[in-house]
Amino acid sequence: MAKPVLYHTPQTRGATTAWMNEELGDVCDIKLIDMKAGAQKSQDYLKINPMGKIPALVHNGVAVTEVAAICAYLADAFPQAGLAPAANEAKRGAYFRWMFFAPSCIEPMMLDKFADIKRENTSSVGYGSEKDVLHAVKIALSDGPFLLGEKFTAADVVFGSTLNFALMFGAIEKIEPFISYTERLTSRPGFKSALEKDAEYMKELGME
Ligand SMILES: N[C@@H](CCC(=O)N[C@@H](CS)C(=O)NCC(=O)O)C(=O)O
Repeated sequence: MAKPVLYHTPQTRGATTAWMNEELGDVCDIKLIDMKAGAQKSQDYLKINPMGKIPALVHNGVAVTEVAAICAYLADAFPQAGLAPAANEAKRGAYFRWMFFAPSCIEPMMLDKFADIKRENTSSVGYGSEKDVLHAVKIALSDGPFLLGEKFTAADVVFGSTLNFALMFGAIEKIEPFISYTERLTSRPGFKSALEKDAEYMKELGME
């Protein structure tokens, strides 16, 4: 099978997919995109992702964009890593639920908070309210150590990465069970190795 190509810039949402790549045993070829130079808006890259956003994946001639879609796709493309429940497993529903909760609810809540946007009509806001999101995140983590219980999956990569970012930047208070869960994830060899590689990529891109 041809290797997927992951278009990546350190210190962006690409970091979640770079971590996913490490959890799979480094299965992708990484192509660095120099965002400082505006390479994400180049004509060549816009053919891959018309949004001009990082990350993107190309595999067997097909482009996949959106962090959660890339991680879900990679987990299925490399089933030997065991990072996704099989299609006929009941937990597959919970897997997708929490994986997509991150970009659908945690992330917009966090971005509204950073921009100090207060939404009045919580019934039309996809994430409801900050209180609703935090309540759901606690429920998601209640059967730990991971989202699906004992088994770490790609849903933890997407959900955990978003939660980690929210804690780091103060969008979500550093309380339990959020702290223990994100520490469990960031102490994984795959997470550490993605961070180390990003430090090298940053040098290559002159990002320091
Ligand atoms: N919904 C996208 C968001 C991607 C995104 O916003 N990426 C940012 C970096 S974190 C980006 O590429 N920004 C560059 C730009 O818009 O020029 C995903 O989940 O992949």
